[in-house]
Amino acid sequence: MAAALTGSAKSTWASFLKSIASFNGDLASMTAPPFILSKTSLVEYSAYWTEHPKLFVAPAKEQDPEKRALLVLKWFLSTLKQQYSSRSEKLGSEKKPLNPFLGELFLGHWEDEEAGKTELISEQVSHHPPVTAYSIFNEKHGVKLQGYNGQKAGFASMTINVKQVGIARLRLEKWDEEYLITLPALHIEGLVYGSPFVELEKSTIIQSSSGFFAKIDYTGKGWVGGKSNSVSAELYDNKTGKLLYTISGQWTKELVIKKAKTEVERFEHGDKNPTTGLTIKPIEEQDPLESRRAWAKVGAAIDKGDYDETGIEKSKIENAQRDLRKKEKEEGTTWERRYFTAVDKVDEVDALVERAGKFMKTVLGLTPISMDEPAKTNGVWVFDTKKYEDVVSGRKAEEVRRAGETVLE
Ligand code: CLR
Repeated sequence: MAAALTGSAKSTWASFLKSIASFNGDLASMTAPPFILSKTSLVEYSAYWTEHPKLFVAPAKEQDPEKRALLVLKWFLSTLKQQYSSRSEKLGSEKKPLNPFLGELFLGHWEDEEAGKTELISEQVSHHPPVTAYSIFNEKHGVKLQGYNGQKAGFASMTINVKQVGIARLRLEKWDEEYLITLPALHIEGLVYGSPFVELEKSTIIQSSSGFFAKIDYTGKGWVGGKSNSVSAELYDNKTGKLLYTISGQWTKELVIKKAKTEVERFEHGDKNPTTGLTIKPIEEQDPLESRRAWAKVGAAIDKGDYDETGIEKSKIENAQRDLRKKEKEEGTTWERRYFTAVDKVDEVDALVERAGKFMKTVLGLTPISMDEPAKTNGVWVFDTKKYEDVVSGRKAEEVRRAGETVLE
């Protein structure tokens, strides 16, 4: 809140606001005041997709394709709170994450009695522009999520507007089903008061290969009598155009699922649906490219509130990265992504985009969605199972060891 900012913080914030007025669209290059810096790297944010492992695997256990599509939509909506408001809730405001270096990793897993083990692999696959790719999978239930994302930002009338580029893809092996998920646009509110937080806007879709389409609309407080964090979703049958279910409410609180006009279920955040924490290795056992280990000194400096040291430690990492890029350029090599590969396009995804687009245009009378230009994310990133197996089996041990040596410790 404005009142919370006093003395030097207040004037630093004021000059920060002035500086972002002429901001160039690259969030990573924005220099924010020390007190708004987070010690969490953006590569960690992929974990927000699965803080409810039970909901993540639930669609796999459902026999009816229509209900499976509903369960996927329900799981997706349940992730929004973690993705977009958990930091404000925990830290009092949104903070500026650390800008991941190329090759930075965030690895872990969730252990859940019912769902079993769900694994997370998140990797920074591009630095300019920043792009994070992830793969989240539960082998027991054959549920696999993969995706990649970057951000395009702009500044207008005291708001940072962020468009996400990239997609998420969910696969249910047992049913040989694939779901294409697009990512919401957002903006940062509360900037003038020094307590920024995220609000979602516009719409996203989920299109399934089994013939179901969901449209999800986001609105905030300014909206005619609306509440903050409002969401309203509709699930349709692609073939008949029939509206099957609606889900509405606040993505931070409670969602009501209705069939026709009748309520069939209610989902509530909080004690009824607790989140499952991610398990990660202790720092000493982590790979040198793993986020918390690589940024440990920066994190410690931020914790201490020592901003000179924060800057010094940050620069060490950035300079080492710069030298590495220079060396690669001289040697005509490129950084080997450990788990992902860039392609020009993925046919299954294009087919889903086309299917959704056609439905949006002919049945809903809306502008069809389209894929982002691959150039915006340095390619379309896919999880490379061959690479993954090579790493897990130890066949890549030497490469992994050498990559680790490039990180300063
Ligand atoms: C990253 C991908 C996640 C969802 C997500 C949530 C919040 C977003 C973040 C993404 C990108 C970075 C972001 C952040 C909110 C604020 C932060 C836009 C899209 C910017 C860089 C911080 C601006 C600094 C002010 C707080 C001063 O799945």
